[in-house]
This record gives sequence, structure tokens and C-alpha cells, in this order.
Amino acid sequence: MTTTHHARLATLIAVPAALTLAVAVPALASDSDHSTTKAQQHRGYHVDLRQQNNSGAGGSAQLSLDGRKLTVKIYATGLVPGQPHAQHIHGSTTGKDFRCPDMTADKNKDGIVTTTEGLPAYGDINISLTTKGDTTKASALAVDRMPVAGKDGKLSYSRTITVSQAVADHIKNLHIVQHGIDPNGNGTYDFSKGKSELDPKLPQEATAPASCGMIKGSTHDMK
Ligand SMILES: [Cu+2]
Repeated sequence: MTTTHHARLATLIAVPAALTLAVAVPALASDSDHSTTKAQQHRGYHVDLRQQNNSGAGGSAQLSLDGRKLTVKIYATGLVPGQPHAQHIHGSTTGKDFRCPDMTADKNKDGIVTTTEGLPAYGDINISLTTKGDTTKASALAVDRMPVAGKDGKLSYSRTITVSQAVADHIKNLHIVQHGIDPNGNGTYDFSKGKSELDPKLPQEATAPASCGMIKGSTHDMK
């Protein structure tokens, strides 16, 4: 950013001089080279969010990466209305091929692929997509800082976070998981499916995956 700022200042200073000295062409050429470099650094990705656990949830997400600044935009539908939905970027940056699980991940055959049952498929939590504050794994179940679905079950989320270089380099290996389901359809998280294996104070319904989406690579400029 500092480099950009300086380059722009240099161009602004160069232009008045160029008008009198007729060396405007080199100054403009250098500016256009700079724009090309910036476009290459800015990478955008699309994610289709597909339901997990027959939740009926879905949607899409856009990720755009500018250096180590990652902007995550999520548009989800079919979530449990009025309830917080924990959401994370799962997977690893070490090249292991994680993917969204199917119902075969339901080891104890209770009809729910819990977060723990899904972990071998989608990998550990890499980033917690909170609305504010910490975004590390430590905030995975910070439900007071997770987005809340509207009365229509829709949720939109946008946040720019600074990620590690490893995440920036391996963003295509990661994926988005939203949590929180309502299998008995009573409009709230309850203990009908027992306690969450992640935090016994939370119902299983609050932490089981609702949707998952893999990051599709594309190199087009988002600007
Ligand atoms: Cu998660």
C-alpha cells in the first residue's frame, strides 16, 4: 500500500513537469505498468455453499485476496432464522486434500454429521469468520460474535481480515463451513440431538454443519 501511495504521488508530481517538458509519455506508461501488476496480485474466488445434514441451507461466497488481505462475502439462505451461525474457513495449508463430507461421515449413524465427524473430510478450523475481533480457531464457537440469520433464514456477511502468508498461498485448498441446524424444525437450537461434542453447554444443533463450500480457483481480477 505504501508503495502504491508513493507511486501515485510520484505520478502526480511528474505530470505538471511533464506538461512543460513534454515527457508525459514515460510517466503514463509507468503508471499503466503499475496497474497491471496490481491486477495480477488481486485474486478472486467463488464458493457455492451446499447443504449438509439436509439442513436446506445454501448460498454462495466470494473471496478476494489482495496480498494478505482477504475479503470474505457470504450470502446464505435456508439457515435457522434468528439464530447465530458459527462459520469458519476449514482445511489446511500443507497440501492435504480436504473436501466437504457426505453422509457417510456420520460414524454413529444418528443422522447428523457432527463437526467432529466431518473433520477428517473438511479439516480443522483455520479461520473463524466472526463479525468482529479475533478470527483464530480460539473464536470457533464465539456465538456472540457470529452472524445471525434474519427472520427469512438469510444471512449476509462481509469482512476483510489479514491472513497468514500460508493461507494466502493455499487459499484454493480451503473451504467455508457454516454451522447451526434445526432438524426437528422448532425454530431454535435445542438439545433434541444432544449436546455439542465441541462444547457441552451448546446443543448439537448449534454446532453441526449446515452448509459447506469448496473454493473454486479463478484468476480474474475482481476490480
Ligand atoms: Cu466450521
